[in-house]
Amino acid sequence: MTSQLGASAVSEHMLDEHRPDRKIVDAPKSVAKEPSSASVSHKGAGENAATQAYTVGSYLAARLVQIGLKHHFTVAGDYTLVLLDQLLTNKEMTQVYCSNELNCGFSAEGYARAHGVGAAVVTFSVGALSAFDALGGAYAENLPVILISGAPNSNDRGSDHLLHHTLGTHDFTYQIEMARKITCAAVSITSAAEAPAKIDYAIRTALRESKPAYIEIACNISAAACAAPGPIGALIAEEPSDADSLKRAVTAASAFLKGKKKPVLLIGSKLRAAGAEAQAIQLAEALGCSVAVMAAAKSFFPEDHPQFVGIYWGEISAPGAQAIVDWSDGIVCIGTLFNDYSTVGWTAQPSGPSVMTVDMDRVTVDGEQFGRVHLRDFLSGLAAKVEPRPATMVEFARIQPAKLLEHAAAPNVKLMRAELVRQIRPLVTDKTTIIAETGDSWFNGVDLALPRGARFEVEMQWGHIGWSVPAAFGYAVAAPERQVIALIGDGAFQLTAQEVAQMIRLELPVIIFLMNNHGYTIEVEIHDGPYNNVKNWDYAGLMQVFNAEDGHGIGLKVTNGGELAAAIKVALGNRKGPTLIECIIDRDDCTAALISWGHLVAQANGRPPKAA
Ligand code: TPU
Ligand code: MG
Repeated sequence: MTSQLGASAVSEHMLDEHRPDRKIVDAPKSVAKEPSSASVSHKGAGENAATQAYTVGSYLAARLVQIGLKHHFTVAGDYTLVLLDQLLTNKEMTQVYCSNELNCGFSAEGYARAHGVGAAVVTFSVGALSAFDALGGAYAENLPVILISGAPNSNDRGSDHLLHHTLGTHDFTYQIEMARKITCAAVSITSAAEAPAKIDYAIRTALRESKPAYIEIACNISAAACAAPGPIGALIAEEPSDADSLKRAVTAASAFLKGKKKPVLLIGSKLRAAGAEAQAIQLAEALGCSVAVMAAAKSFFPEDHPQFVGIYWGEISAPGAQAIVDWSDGIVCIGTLFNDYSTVGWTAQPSGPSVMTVDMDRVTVDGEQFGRVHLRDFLSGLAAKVEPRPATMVEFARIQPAKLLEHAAAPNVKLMRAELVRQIRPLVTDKTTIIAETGDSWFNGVDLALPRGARFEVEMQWGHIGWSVPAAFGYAVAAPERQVIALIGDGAFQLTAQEVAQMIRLELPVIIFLMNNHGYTIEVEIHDGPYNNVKNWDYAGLMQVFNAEDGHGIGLKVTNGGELAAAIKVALGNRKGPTLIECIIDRDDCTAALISWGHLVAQANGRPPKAA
């Protein structure tokens, strides 16, 4: 049971290997930490696992620490109070409090984006059903978030007792039934004896599949004695690729590429979930071809790489990128996810014999499928086999439009969106993570050029407005060494605003650019009506409310470029809390990309039913 390194160090190391995103967050810490294993080895489920008495709750805590968690997010409730006490006994994990359970779920989701995995603890039904929305998001976005719910006392199951926080019937199973639809593993624990196996199964499945899992624990079981956790290896071991299938996939793929004149790589959002970012660079460099990136995968391939040709998003692609992809006769789709938004209303979905698809665990090429092939293994296997194919780079150099010169607006001219983006650009460094909310913020964010090391987060598949506030909070908790910059619209902000108070509580220096265009402009561009008008708030003024007597948040309202520049200076100087910069712009001052995209999405939404 004794390990050379502490349990946490071992788990960090093993997960880091597969998760480049974790490496960015954790590398400096793990480097400093590994030689001095003493700081971690005698806590959690390390060396003294056998001597320490465990309960179901402390077992869960130990497992969460072993997979690398340093925090879990929660809103307390009577079904979870004892469990929360048990989690607190593990000093390697800090409990972080949220304002509501939707935000709690999204905070864990944001944490998972920075850290590879996240956890939220909520009470039965009134809490869990709110958190389910965020859990659905984690499923759609391929993030392993463990949702833990307190649940009724085991003695009340199958009895004639009616309980609070339930539907007022004798059925308490509806919650896990719902959870099954939006997780890769859902377990209900009503006895201590079954807890270790069920907890391990849920966590293992979430990590392996990069999807959320659900663990429900009866409130009278959390403090019950249970077995000590075994070695962590059993939990995080990954099923290796099937050697034969991998070999055949690589052979078929290199034959496919040989037959094409203009191969190109198209990177999608599942690349990160597969932990294969480094291998994508390897393949790109072996081929020497153009690499286009889908918007939801922005930052998963370095934008300063000479082969990066821009974001591919159909008609609203970066200049040149659409032509390079659309003209290619060999598009290698790597971890791509095509939906109505990302294909701009089904107008930009590569298909047919020119396409080869590499999914997280499967390769499809020339009508043949190869299963149990890990994306990572495939990309590095293929990289070792291919010859340079630079035709698309030659083509890109020819068609690349001259870079537009951009001029600053005079400081006293009414603030416009373009000026806002111009001023945000220089803030983006290798330590920056941009969190771009659904809305015109997507398109503003996609426009930002990223230096090596900068990260970019969007929730493009689930698309829940308001996600960015708690996700930025969770991300900043996980990665305090990074500068988190959130771009968010007024409409979206109103859904989850209260989580800014938690940023104030933990003194996280997140910078929020709130685009106040007095409405749901993204919706206006799809289909307008009175429902797209938003009741105005004094957004900057809110910060004072959230600060109350002890906070250090700053709220600033800006109406021109000069005020914006001054506000940014203040934000950069405020290291003791978040700074919200409310940017007042016109209702119809949006990106050209949003206008085209909105028009095409409206067309796709409006397709008439097919005749019977
Ligand atoms: O586009 P912009 O900058 O005005 O953004 P803002 O003000 O945040 O407006 C966003 C408008 C919006 C809505 C209402 N975008 N999508 N929706 C639909 C929607 C409704 N409810 C949830 C939870 N998510 C959604 N995407
Ligand atoms: Mg708006």
